[in-house]
Amino acid sequence: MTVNLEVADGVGTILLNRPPMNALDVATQDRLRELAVEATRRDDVRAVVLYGGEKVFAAGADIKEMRDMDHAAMIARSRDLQESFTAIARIPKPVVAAVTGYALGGGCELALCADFRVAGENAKLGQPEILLGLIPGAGGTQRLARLIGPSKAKDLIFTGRQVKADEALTLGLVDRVVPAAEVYQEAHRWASRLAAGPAIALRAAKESVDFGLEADIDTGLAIERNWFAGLFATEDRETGMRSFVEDGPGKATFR
Ligand code: DAK
Repeated sequence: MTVNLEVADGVGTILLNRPPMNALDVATQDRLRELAVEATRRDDVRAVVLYGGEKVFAAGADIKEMRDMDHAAMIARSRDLQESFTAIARIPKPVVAAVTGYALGGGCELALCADFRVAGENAKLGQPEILLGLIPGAGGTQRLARLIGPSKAKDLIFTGRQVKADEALTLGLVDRVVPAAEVYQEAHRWASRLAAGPAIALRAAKESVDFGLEADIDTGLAIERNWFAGLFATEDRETGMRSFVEDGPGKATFR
């Protein structure tokens, strides 16, 4: 398999393994969707790391495969691809991308589906589709603009230029930069901390932010309000409040 899910201690790692560049062919895209569903369903997965290995995150869709597709084939295919990336973005648990080396085109778009991005000092990110006579098609025009703002996103999309880790950090495209050898460890540490949190409240927080951003503020506030009230039905809420009253803040252990 070119991508697998490995689970240990509450953290699921979705690991791309298609050397040399983890180019995302159709089979890999389909498998990503299956793994997103699996990570969503499994109770032993409480947070997820997206990782491409020590050398490269992913250099985008498989251009050699895509070159032979015609207009009709792409119409038939394009929704599936967007949906496989959306399935990753909709995993209702914290997701951290661990980015080493290139994250280009569909690779960058995959990283954008995570809640947070840890980049190695050797990382290079970008949306080079314009250099192929294309535009991003796996959510890049939407998720990148929402993350870093429209003019910075247009700069990257119009020029296709690659940004190194330090510029990506300044742009807000990544959240942390660490030495390349420590990327996975750092992302895993981040995910592990979140995996110990109250799972339903984390889901509520993620869905309120993500769905709220797609809506007008009144709708977003309604989403938040309904989740907030709903959390009063959870054991974690009882645990958290009891722990505060008895032992002080931040000491609860959630099940
Ligand atoms: N696809 C296929 N093969 C790739 C590849 C890719 N994206 N990227 C690299 N490779 C291959 C190279 O062809 C080369 O193969 P061989 O010649 O050894 O057989 C091998 O990986 C090593 O690459 P290089 O020799 O080029 O290595 P360098 O270190 O010199 O350069 C690079 C690394 C990553 C900078 C360079 O390879 C590069 O620029 N790669 C292309 C990056 C790119 O343009 N990515 C965007 C692809 S377009 C869709 C929506 C969206 C998409 C698709 C569909 N639908 C709605 C259905 C997404 C589109 C994209 O991602």
